[in-house]
Amino acid sequence: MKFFHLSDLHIGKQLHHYNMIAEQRDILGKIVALAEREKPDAVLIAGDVYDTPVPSAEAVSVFDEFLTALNDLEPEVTVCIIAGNHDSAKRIDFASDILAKHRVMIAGMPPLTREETIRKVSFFDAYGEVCIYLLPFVKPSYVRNLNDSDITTYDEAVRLVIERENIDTAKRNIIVSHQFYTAAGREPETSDSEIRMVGGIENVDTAVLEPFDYAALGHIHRKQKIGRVQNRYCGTPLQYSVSEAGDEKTVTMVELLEKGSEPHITELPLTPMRRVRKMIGHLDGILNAAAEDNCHDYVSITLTDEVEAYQPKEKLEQVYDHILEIKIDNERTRKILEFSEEEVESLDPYDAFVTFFQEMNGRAMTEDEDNVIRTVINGEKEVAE
Ligand SMILES: [Mn+2]
Repeated sequence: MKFFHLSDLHIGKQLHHYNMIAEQRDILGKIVALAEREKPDAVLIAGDVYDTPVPSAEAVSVFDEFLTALNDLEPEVTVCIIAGNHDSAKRIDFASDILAKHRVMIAGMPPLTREETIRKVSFFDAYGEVCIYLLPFVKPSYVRNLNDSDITTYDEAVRLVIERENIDTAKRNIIVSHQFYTAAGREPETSDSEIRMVGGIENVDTAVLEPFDYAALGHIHRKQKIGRVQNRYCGTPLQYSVSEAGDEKTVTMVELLEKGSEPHITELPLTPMRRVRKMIGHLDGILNAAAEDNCHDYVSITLTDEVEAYQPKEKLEQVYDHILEIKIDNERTRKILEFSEEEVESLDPYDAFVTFFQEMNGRAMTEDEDNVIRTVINGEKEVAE
């Protein structure tokens, strides 16, 4: 079987203050055109369909158009969708029984009770059955009622949900999942457009993906494999942060042949309406570099002139119509930066808290409060020592 693997559409997302809905409608149209050409059996969408749990009417209608266009294709395409951490499970699930009749399979929530299992979709080709497991974003709190043990980590939660499926590894199996996967501690390469949790608590080890012949992953916005080639993040269809300037975005196309053979992975390039670009240099040079193929792009500009120009923003806006930010990097700004770093380092935790408390509450601490914070800080010091 042949399928497209997509994720992290983030429909409705804004880049700095720019609304990207036109770019999103355009890129989804290009994905439909690729589907028309390549004729995949299925399109898998590994979470973060929308950028927010309550998407705008405009965002919903862009996704609706995309599903309708895929549904109109000949031969028939099955669309499999899971909820990501940005989606509302309930909203994504809306009308899912009716949509299933039109070969749009949606999983908003992982199994919540002992009776429930992961939603599964079957395909048949010349080599037999392919089972696609649709596992939406899992949090430890979601799976609390699945057994008696106390699940506290993301790794345990995902492991529990997968292990209770009794997956038949004689068949070919695919999982669609939206988590922060790490391969024996090695993290995927991230960008600035993902929301990360502090302290690595969301990590799930790729060992749980072993029963699957392909893992169609979402959550990380840069395309890459994690661990073995069968575990793949396909990345976003558009650049969603300045840190993704220069990243090429693609549709991952996968062909699965007989059991045991490696999946055949092809990256189909996507050309956006506007690219994200970083431009660094003197104001004159950046103004002169404006050309038909970059003046409508999203640009992050860093000016390095030592003698700062008068009203650079106004001048730049005359030639670039989608400026994300203008930064200045010269002797003066580097000095300010160094100075503020020294300031931060020189405050000890107690003084830092006193300043913070005063700023937040508009008053000094009482003696009792002061004692509490001293105890906490001293306790921490003992632990550290
Ligand atoms: Mn995402």
